[in-house]
Amino acid sequence: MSCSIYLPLSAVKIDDPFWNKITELVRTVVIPYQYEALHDRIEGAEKSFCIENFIKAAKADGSVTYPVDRWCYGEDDTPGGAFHGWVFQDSDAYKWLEAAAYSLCTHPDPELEKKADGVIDLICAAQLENGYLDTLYIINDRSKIFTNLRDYHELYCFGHLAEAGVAYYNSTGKRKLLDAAMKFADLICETFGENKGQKRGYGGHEIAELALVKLFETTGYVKYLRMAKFFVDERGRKPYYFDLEHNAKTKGEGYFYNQAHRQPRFQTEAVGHAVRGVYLYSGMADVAKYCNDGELYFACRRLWDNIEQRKMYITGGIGSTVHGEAFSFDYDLPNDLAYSETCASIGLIFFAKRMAEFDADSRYSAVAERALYNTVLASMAEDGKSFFYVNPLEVNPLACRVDERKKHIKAVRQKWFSCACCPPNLARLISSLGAYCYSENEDTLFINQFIGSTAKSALASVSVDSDYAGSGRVKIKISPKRPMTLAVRIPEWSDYKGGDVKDGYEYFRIEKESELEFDFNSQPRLVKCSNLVRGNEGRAAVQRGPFIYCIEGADNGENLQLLSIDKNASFIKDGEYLIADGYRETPDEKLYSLYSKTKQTPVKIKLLPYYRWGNRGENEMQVYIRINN
Ligand code: FUB
Ligand code: ZN
Repeated sequence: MSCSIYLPLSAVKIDDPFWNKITELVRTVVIPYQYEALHDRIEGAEKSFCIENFIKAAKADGSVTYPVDRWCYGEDDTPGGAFHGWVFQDSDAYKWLEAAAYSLCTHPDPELEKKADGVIDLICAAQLENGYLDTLYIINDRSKIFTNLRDYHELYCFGHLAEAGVAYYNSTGKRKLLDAAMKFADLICETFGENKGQKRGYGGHEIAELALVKLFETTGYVKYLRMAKFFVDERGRKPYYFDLEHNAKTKGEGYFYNQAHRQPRFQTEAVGHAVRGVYLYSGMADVAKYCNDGELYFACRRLWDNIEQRKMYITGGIGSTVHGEAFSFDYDLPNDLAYSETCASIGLIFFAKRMAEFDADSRYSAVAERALYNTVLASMAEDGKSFFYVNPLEVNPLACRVDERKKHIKAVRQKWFSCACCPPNLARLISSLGAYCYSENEDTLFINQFIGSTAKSALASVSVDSDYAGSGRVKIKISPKRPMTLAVRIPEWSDYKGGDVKDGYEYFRIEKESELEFDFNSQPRLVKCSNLVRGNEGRAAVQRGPFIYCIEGADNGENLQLLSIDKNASFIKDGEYLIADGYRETPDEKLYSLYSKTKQTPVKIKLLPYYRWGNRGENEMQVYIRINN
C-alpha cells in the first residue's frame, strides 16, 4: 500500500550550515544536560525523580505498599520510599535513551554509550521477572497493575521503552534494552486480547500502537503487529473498556480526550489530547500499512485533513486549548491562549512521515517542515539548557503572571519541568533528523526535507548542498545505480514552478551522474490566515522560507498590538532580523471615546524568526501583525 519508505538514520549524514549548530548543540549540550536533569542534578530546576524511581524499583520487593491514586506524587506529601513524580516519569529515561541511541548512530561516543548502558542496566534491574516494567506500580502497589489503563500510563511507558530498545539495538547492536522491551511486550500480548481471561483494554495515552509496530519491524514477530492492531481496533468499541474498568458510565463528553469515543477507523475529526491524538494516528497509519487496511488509511487521511486544514497554527503547533491539552473546534486557533505543546508538534511530524510514505504528496513534508522549523525549534533555548512546553503565538508576560487563563503560558523557557515530556522528545527528534529527509520506492528517490546531507540508498548516492534556511538555494548531486527517478519536493511557500510537477514534487529522470540546482527564492512574504479564525482579521504573519517570524518587545518596545506594517512593505534582511517600515499607534489612555482615526508614527519594525524568541528574558511577543492597507 505504501508508495515509499524513508531511508534510515544510518544511511544519511547531515552537513548543513543551518542545522549543524543545532544538531551539535543537541549532541554536545542537550543530551548531557538532560542526563543530569533525570538524575536531579540541575540546580534550580524542577525535580525529575526519574532515575531515583528506577533505583527504588530495582530495590523494591513488593512487601511495602503505597497508594496508587494520583497522577503526580510530590516530595512533600509522599513517603520517601514511594514513587515520586508524574505517573509517566519512566518515559523520560526511555526518550533520553532513544535520543542517545540516535546520537550514537551518527556520532559514536564511548562516554555517552557508557552512560546509556548504565541507565539500561538500571532499567533492567527494575524489571519484574514476568517482564512487567513500570516503576510506579513496582514500587507502590503491584496488586494494582493494569487496573487503570484510562488514567495511568503503563502502556505509554511501555511504548517509549520499546522505541528506545529498538533505537539502541539499531545503533549499537546491543540487545539488552530491546530484550527488556520484548519481555514486557510478551506480557502485554498475554494480558490483552480477545481470548478468555484477557483484558480487552487499550492505553489511555497512546503510543504502544506505533511502538509495537517498531518491535514487529525489528524482530519480525507478527504477534506485535497483531497487538498493535488490537489496540487500534478495540479503542472506542462499546461497551467502553474505560467504563468497565472504572465501573462507571462515560462522562458527558465521552472519551474524546483519549480518542476513545469511537473506533479510530470511523473517526473523522481530530479531538481530545493532541499528543495522544497524533501518536494514535501514527500508530493507525503503521497498522494500515502493514495490514493493508484501506479503511484505516482513509481514517488517517480524514484526520490529517482536519488537522492540516482546520486545526494547525501557522507555526505547526497543534492543540489550541489548555483544557485537556487538546484540539479545539475547527478554526479555533487563539494566539495568546494556545497550548501548542512541543510533543504535539513532534507527534505531528511522526504522523506526517507515515502519511508521506503512503502518498507522494508534498503536503505532509510541508507540515513537518512547518512544525520543525518553528514550534519544535522554538521549544529549545539557544544554549540548549531550557525549554518551552507550551508554544504560544502571542505573549504578554504580565498576563502570564496574573491571568489564570494564561497560567500555562511561560514567557521564558524553563530549566526542566516536573512533567518533562517535551525536552527529551525534542532531543530524540533532532538527533534523528536524518531519518526525515529521504524516502524511496523501487524506482523513485524522494527528497522531502532540504537538510544538507549525503545519503546512500538502494537507487543512488545523493548529496544535498543546502542553503535552504538562508537564500533558499539547493544543489543536488546524484549518482544513480541504474536509471531512476528523482522527486524533489517544491516548498509550499516558494514561487518556484518546475517542469514535470505532480502533487508538489518535481520529477526528473536520472540516467547518469547529474547535478540539479533549485532556487526556491526565500524572499519574505506576508501570509494571511483564514478569516474564519477569529482574532487574526486585519493581521498577517511574515514568513521567509520555512521560518515564521515574530516581533518582540526587546526590539520593538512594549504594546506590540500598536504596531502595524504596510501591506506592500519591503523587508530588509539584517543578520537574523528582517526590518520593515511600519507604524506605531499612539496609545489611547482613555478607555472609550468617539471613533476617530488614531494617530500613528512611522517606525522601523524588527522581526526575528519565531524559533529564536524568548532568549532575552521576559518579553512581549507576537506572530500576527496588523496590516496597514
Ligand atoms: O501524559 C504524558 C504526557 O504528559 C503527555 O503527552 C503530555 O501532554 C503531558 O500531559
Ligand atoms: Zn510534551
